[in-house]
Amino acid sequence: MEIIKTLGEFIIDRQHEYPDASGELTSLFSSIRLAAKILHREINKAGLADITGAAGDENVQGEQQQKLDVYANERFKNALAQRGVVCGIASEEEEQFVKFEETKNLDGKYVVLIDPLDGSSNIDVNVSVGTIFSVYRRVSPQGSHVTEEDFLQPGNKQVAAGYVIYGSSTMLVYSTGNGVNGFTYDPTIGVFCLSHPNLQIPEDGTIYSINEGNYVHFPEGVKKYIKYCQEEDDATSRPYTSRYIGSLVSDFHRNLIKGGIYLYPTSSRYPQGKLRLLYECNPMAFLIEQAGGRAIADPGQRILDIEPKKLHQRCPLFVGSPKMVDKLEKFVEEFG
Ligand code: AHM
Ligand code: MG
Repeated sequence: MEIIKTLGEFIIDRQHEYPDASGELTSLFSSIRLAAKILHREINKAGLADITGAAGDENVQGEQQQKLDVYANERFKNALAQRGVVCGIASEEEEQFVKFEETKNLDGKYVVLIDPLDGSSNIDVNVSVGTIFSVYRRVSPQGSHVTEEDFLQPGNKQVAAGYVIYGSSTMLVYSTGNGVNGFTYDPTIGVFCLSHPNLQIPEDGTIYSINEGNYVHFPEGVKKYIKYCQEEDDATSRPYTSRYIGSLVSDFHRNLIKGGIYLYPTSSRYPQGKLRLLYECNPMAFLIEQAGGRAIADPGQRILDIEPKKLHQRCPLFVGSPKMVDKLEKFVEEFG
């Protein structure tokens, strides 16, 4: 009979890799796992229940919030507050960071940054969405209130990062800095099972993912790279395949498994890029590097080395197979 390894067992097995592990990160993961299961349930019945569509509020970026965004935000916030290992969170859906003020939380070692439901405009049309999370050790003393500095750390300080993809099946993919592992949810028994051990992105790929509708607004180097992807050349398997779902987690997940590059450059519409450094770019950059890939904002500018200035800072993102990112980087270097 096939042996199934559950996420819980996997975490316990790996604890010896962290000499100072005291079970707190394990507890933090239990919170994320629980909230992910609840979200899985809600998203699967989203077409039935009256929870799709806009909730009426706008998020801090001025975009319409969907009802499930609000729900996901509350779920993850409550789950993370419950166990007392997290002293606060920052969420893409909230303007300010959230302090957890109970005594048990003040002693918590970690902060979590989260995009509770990324790509939520896709829910109404039954396309995959995701949750993205990022974990840091606080810099303020334990026992005190969490501060903004706890959240404004560069991505290279991440202790863990991951995402949940609510797709044709629900998966949790994460890294604690020792490779990337993927777990598929079996709803019949209610557990995440190890299905994608030690994920490595192919060194090169033939998929490019970008919202080409914005082509005229892109920098010259990106335009030239897109043309390069579309040219015919048997030796390099071009033209490449264009795949863009418009849901970062889904586009990233596909490219991680098959090899490819995801691009969200600056444009006249989004002069700083659209994606958020802390909630989207940093966790994805951490994962891709752990899987052997690259993530840059500009030529020579590693995403993980950017010093954040603001919670909701935006950032261009080029992420994927290392050889594809190298190539894109050359185009942007040459043509701007
Ligand atoms: P969101 O956090 O408001 O859902 O926006 C982020 C999403 C990403 O999932 C996706 O890659 C991108 O926005 C798509 O943007 P666009 O529609 O401009 O291509
Ligand atoms: Mg998002």
